[in-house]
Amino acid sequence: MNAMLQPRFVTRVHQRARPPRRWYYDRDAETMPRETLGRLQLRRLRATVKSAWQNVPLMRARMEAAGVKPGDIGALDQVSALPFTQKVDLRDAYPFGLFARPRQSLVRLHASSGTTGKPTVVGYTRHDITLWSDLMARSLACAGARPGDVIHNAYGYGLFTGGLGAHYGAERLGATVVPVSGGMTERQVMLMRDFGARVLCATPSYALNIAEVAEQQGVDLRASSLEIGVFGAEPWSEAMRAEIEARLGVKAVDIYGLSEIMGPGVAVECEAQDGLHGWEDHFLFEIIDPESGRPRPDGEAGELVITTLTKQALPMIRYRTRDITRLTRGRCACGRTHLRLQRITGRNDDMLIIRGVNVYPSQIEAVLVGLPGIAPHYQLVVERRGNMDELTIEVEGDADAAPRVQHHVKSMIGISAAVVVKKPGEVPRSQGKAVRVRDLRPKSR
Ligand code: DLL
Repeated sequence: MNAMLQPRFVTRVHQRARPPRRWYYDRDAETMPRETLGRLQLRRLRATVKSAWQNVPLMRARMEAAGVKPGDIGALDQVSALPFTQKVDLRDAYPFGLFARPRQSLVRLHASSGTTGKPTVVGYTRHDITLWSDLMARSLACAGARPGDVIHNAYGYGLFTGGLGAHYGAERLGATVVPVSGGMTERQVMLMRDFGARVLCATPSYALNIAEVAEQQGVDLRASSLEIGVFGAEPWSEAMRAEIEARLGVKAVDIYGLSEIMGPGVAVECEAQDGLHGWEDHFLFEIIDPESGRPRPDGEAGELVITTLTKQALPMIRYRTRDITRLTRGRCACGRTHLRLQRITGRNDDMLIIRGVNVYPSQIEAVLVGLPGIAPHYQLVVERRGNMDELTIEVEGDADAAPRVQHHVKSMIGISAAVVVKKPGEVPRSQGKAVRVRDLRPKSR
């Protein structure tokens, strides 16, 4: 090993003078009084609605059909008069139909893989990229990252927004970013140790994959310089957080985002790990009843709807995320004034209904991760036998684990499931977003 990369050097890096514990990337914005924030949101909302009206024919037609004009929005709660935007609108407008700026003024395109047909395409002007980098730097700092840190970025690079989003944010923060992307996990373990990574950015399932490979290699990452994990892009549970924290020796922080709105950095937890601060100076958050579309008050669970307030290329008005969460606006110990989203419990479109019981994969995960003798790698297989949906949980663990898993899933979630215990390594490992569900039911349902 290169002498410069010996552990002694790594220790010295981490003993350097650090900014004080309470440190904000953008103190004025993050601690802005709520009243000022509200006024800023209204001004920006009006500008966004105007831009969508002037530049996106579909949005204008929808507003006209709903009988609203940009000038009608005189207060924030009047946002509920505006029509929703949905993922299917982006698909129908494929590739560039919802852009408010000419393609020539875009400096970047990303796309999220559609489960069927064409992907969802999103675009950014230079200003949008700067904004995203700033919000991602703010988010990383909120999670505990600091200028000068080595940030090991294992989010996938490419059309997925995770890799480049975290990358630009880390650079903007003044950190040293290692653009490793997903895969070649043994090498990742070596690089994290040798480069003295303090922060790991990855999906939570890939973080566990890294922990497992490190353990197999006899490497104790808990004894390394690693202190913080910034994990998101897929639902995960408190039980999963405890597992990752114990095995990697990190503080595991939840980060949320979606391509249609920007990418990662829409919301993130702070050191309090008590909900994710949604950056309200750039986004307007609402919760609605997914059935009726009507707004729900703070504290009630429902579908998250987001309106962008500053994006140029792809302004989104009342975008239905399908993600289920709750909003709270109480004071946070960290001093930030921005509202908090509770952990996303799942999506209202990947919710499984098994013989009448609504089940989120994250609920099953929470049961599995808490059981001794069970590895936190699993897949859920849903099949249709006769008229009945059958759920099979494939999991790795002790040979006699099946009845215990069955019993706990039944008693905690209320569904009967078959359990197949696989040998270590047989459940496919994630290198990005984990595929948790194999839905083998006929598509015509
Ligand atoms: O997953 C952006 C991202 C990258 C977020 C890296 C965080 C870290 P998409 O590929 O468009 O964008 O997928 C967005 O992923 O609507 C949620 O259903 C899910 N998701 C993202 N973050 C979380 C999270 C990125 N922290 C979709 N918890 C979203 C639960 C999450 N689900």
